[in-house]
Amino acid sequence: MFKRRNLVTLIAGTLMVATGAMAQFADRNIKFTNGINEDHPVGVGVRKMQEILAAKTGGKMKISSFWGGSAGGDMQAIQALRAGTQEMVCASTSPIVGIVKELGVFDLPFLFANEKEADAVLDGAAGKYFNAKLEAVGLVNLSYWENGFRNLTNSKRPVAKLEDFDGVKVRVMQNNIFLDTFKTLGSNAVPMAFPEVFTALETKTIDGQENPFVTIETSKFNEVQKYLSVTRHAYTPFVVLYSKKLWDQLNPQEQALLREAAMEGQKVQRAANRAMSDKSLAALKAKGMQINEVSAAEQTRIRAKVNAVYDKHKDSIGPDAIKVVQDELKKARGG
Ligand code: TF8
Repeated sequence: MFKRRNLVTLIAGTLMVATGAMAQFADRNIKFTNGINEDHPVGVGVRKMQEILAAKTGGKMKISSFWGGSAGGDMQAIQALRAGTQEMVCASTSPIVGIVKELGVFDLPFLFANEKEADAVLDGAAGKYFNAKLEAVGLVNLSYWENGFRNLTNSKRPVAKLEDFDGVKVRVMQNNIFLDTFKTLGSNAVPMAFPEVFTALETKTIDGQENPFVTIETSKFNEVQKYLSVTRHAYTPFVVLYSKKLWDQLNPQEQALLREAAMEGQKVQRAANRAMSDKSLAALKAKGMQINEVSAAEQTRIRAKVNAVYDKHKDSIGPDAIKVVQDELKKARGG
């Protein structure tokens, strides 16, 4: 017979353990910013992290999220993390190459053929290699999330063959490899922070931009862009960064919990991003965008044209970064 006394002891014991466990966590309000809007799947990942922190710390550790570039662009946030004035940002790797040049490998056109290859490289030895490079500059990467395969939108014409890039004024991320890729294709490439893109398209300061379908839809680019060409010319990873200056002030339990939460966030964010991709493409078509594929023959011509970009930038990226990615890619491809 389970006596009442035993039940009280059990409840008291459980409470003591739970309280003791939560005593490991201090009251912390973690500022998380992102240039994308909250209805992007990055929001799914952040909400998963918030749920886990609430459950495991009794609400002591909280993430306050800021969206749509309201707290500035990716680079402004990166500087704030390195200065120790902001805890977290989810940013594309591309604008970080000015600080970690090895990340440029992910900007090489047509590096990945599909998400399986991207996951294999990012979640394996290569991901660890880049995490060490990021930590060396004051940025702790908790997890790789997915921005995705990038496609071109513009207001001038469908881009269905190599010559169609000629003269289109395309905004690219602040990244020399993207700049070179679109210049090599014949476009007039313009580097610009993401929060400025919508207005620049609306005022026709630029003709086009390139991003995954989900970003195009959640950023409402269909309102200021007529043509969407399915180029899949690059795959951009997200990094979920924590300021190392502030990270070093956390205890091991807090650090372990944040890593666990970011990895759980990765699962749901990647799944949501992939589930939403086709839906976003269909929604953009329904909203009036004129969508075109690029034929295999034209893809071959475009890929051949941008091979020169690899040769031009492989030295600045460095042999180690290229090798670690190529080795992981070879394994993922059954090599
Ligand atoms: C770009 C990137 C951005 C993302 C977002 C701000 O085109 O793809 O959309 O980094 O988080 O600048």
